[in-house]
Amino acid sequence: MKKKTALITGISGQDGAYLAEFLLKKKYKIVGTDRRSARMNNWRLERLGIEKKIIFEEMELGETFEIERVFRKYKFDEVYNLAAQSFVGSSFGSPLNTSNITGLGVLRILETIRNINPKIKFYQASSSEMFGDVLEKTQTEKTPFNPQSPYAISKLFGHYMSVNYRNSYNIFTVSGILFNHESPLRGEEFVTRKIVKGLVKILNNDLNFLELGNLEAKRDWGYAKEYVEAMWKMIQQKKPKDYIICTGKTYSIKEFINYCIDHLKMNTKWIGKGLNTKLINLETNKVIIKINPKYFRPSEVNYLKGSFKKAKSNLNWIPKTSLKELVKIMLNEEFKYYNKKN
Ligand code: NAP
Ligand code: G4F
Repeated sequence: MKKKTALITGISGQDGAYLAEFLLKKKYKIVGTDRRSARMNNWRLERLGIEKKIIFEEMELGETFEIERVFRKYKFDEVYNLAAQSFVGSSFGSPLNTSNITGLGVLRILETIRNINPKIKFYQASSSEMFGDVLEKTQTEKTPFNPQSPYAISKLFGHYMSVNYRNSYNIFTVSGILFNHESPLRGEEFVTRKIVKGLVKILNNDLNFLELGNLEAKRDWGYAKEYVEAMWKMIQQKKPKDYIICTGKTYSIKEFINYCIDHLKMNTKWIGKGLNTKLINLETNKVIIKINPKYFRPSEVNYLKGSFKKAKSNLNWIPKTSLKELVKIMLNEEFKYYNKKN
């Protein structure tokens, strides 16, 4: 059978690395694109030991010319669009750049597919952030969207463009509406990795305390390595459809911290309320976590919890890793790489 060729945009990111690893096992030829700035920053692919198995091309999502050049150079069977300005917090400070990359970037790729080879199958990385200030307690593919940030609005634009190119031009496009997914390869700006890394540093006397924002927000957190398989499964279906990928469980940031503390067997106590909430290490009597209002967002998504029912029945996909297990995986690998560095 002919080897399939896949393009992964955002290959240097968390999902790009796991998806590349997954597709390599399926014997795909992989072209991975990054921006010039990311060229020296392939630590995730190096950690997975796959950086030499990927063909790299530069493709800034703001530049139609670069996108067309890459699409003319290779004959892609599948395109996974994972590249984005993906940090919700930063999108408030750079709404124009976020709209251009996270939103219009999707349209640039879809137009290129329509003009160069409409037979290419396209995956769009949509997001549970699109549900925003949620209009239903458990979000399904039918729940109306209610975005709360420039990031979520840009994702919604990309999502609807993907749906529109399917309906208008019969292009095989699918959007995975993925809920938060974490791993040891998660960027350090996101809250789970920030907490895990911060606690490891505190235990090694490398940091006195960690500053966080809203501890009451709740997220439906899964394991990224499992979620990339769902992306591939969506593209292998006979009919293109959109799917939610999630765990169906939700926990607050505070609960995530408590799981970490339990795993580390630390003796701690929460004191205070609201902005004065603090976590004290009872062995040293020192504050190890406190609130800094600068990490609060102008408009917050307080609660997310999805249903993976459609993915289960059509894709035979279910989440396998509990939050407790995910915390263990993240902490163990954080210690491993911390000890290697020091
Ligand atoms: P990530 O680690 O932040 O990776 C994003 C990737 O996009 C990086 O490779 C980044 O390159 C690249 N990128 C940023 N700006 C670019 C530009 N102007 N041109 C080309 N590439 C650019 O994100 P992730 O967690 O892997 O998520 C993958 C995708 O899924 C993103 O679209 C994200 O919005 C979406 N998503 C993620 C989650 C989640 O929980 N992880 C949930 C739902 C949806 P640099 O290395 O140069 O920054
Ligand atoms: O880890 P976060 O930054 O992820 P967020 O905003 O949920 O977005 C992630 O998941 C989306 C899917 O739902 C993706 F589309 C998106 O690309 C990204 O991967 O923040 C999670 C929660 C927020 O409520 C935030 O306010 O944690 C809260 N939080 C509290 N303190 C903090 C902090 N978030 C960060 N990043 N840093 C803090 O210090």
